[in-house]
Amino acid sequence: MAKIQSVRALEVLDSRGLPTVSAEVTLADGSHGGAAVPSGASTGAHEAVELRDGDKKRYLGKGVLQAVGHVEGELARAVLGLDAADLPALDAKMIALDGTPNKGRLGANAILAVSLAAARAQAVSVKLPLYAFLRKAYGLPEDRWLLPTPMFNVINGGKHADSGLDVQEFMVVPTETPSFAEALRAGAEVYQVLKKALAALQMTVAVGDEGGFAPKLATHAEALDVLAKAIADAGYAGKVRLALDAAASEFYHDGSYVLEKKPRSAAELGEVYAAWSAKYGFVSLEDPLAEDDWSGWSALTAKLGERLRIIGDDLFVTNPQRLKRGISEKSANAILIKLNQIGSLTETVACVRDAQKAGFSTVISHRSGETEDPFIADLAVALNAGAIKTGAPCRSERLAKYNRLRQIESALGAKAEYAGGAAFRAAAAAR
Ligand code: 2PG
Ligand code: MG
Repeated sequence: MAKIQSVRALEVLDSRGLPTVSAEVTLADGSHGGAAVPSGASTGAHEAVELRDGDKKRYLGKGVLQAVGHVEGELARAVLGLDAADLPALDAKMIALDGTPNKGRLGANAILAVSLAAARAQAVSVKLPLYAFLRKAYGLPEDRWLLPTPMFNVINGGKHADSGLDVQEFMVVPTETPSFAEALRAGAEVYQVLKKALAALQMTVAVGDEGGFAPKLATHAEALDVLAKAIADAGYAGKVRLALDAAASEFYHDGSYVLEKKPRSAAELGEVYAAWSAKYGFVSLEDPLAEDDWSGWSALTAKLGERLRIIGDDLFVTNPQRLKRGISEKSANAILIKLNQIGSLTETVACVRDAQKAGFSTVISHRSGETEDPFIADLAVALNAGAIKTGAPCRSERLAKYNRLRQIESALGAKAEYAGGAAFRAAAAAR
């Protein structure tokens, strides 16, 4: 048993150049692990609290020195001497110390940084790769090792770019490749073909926050057309499918959804999605409606849920309570999982397990503000999540995760199984 000997933290910068928290944990046997926390832009109203200093003289108010202080102060004092092998106990202690329902006192960014760094340090101590250690630490079966299907966000809109598109993410999803390596290749080839196609249309090929292009296209159908053509031209028709993250809370104003400048009801927006889905064959639709439109979600899932995955991100915010409601009301059939929405590793794992038991598909996700830390790649394999969303095959903070998955696939050898299209089918939920 290796006890926690020291906990340090730093204010570092994320991929947008804004401050975030990194932490380092050292154990009594000398094992050492570090982690850095990501940060969203289209954040859900019900997420755990990301503590920011609010001092306008530093980083325009976005500094995280208080959170860093909490890591090195209260949190460090609470966890020093604890056994890092018992991650649930470690997280429970930090959550109790915070004492709020949303980690608002010490900050989810502070707590999560320690939670992840401790896991890394313990994996080093027991000489296991992180994905294998996480399996063991949470008592999960070691029968299958699923490499997640990547969802590459190749056109950025909404809050992630100035493309003018209301829908935040247009994704390409290699469902029919034999391996993760070939999925990455497919995503990268489609991305390069798309770049040429956009340039030929005199569109900018500068990229948005998640590495996708941000062309000023007049309509969403135009974006979907150019994307479908890029898939076909790259030779992947039928093998690479489309998916959207509408992030609809961002275009929900005064009781209606304003898509392409026209206000619509949830049912009318549902008709738009149904038509797009029929034409372009989506595998999934994330946050098609706003984060508190529970009745709209149930109606949409009843309408489209047989054909595709309806994924709750801002709706569920990786929160087991909100997921529970969604399961009982059939609000969706899949959940997006973000560590920093809930703020600890143990709660994240519990949420994934609850979703899987209910037959929901699970997608492990990055944030639009990321770091070079590839923790979620290991997490996706550890939990047999089935799918991962971590941006375009462009920008190193995104590739850090995809490249880590290549390493894991290679290390697992014949034991590695690529999830592919099964991740988006009912009851496939990976177990
Ligand atoms: C999302 C995420 C990640 P953000 O909405 O799914 O793509 O964006 O991190 O800005 O919330
Ligand atoms: Mg989302």
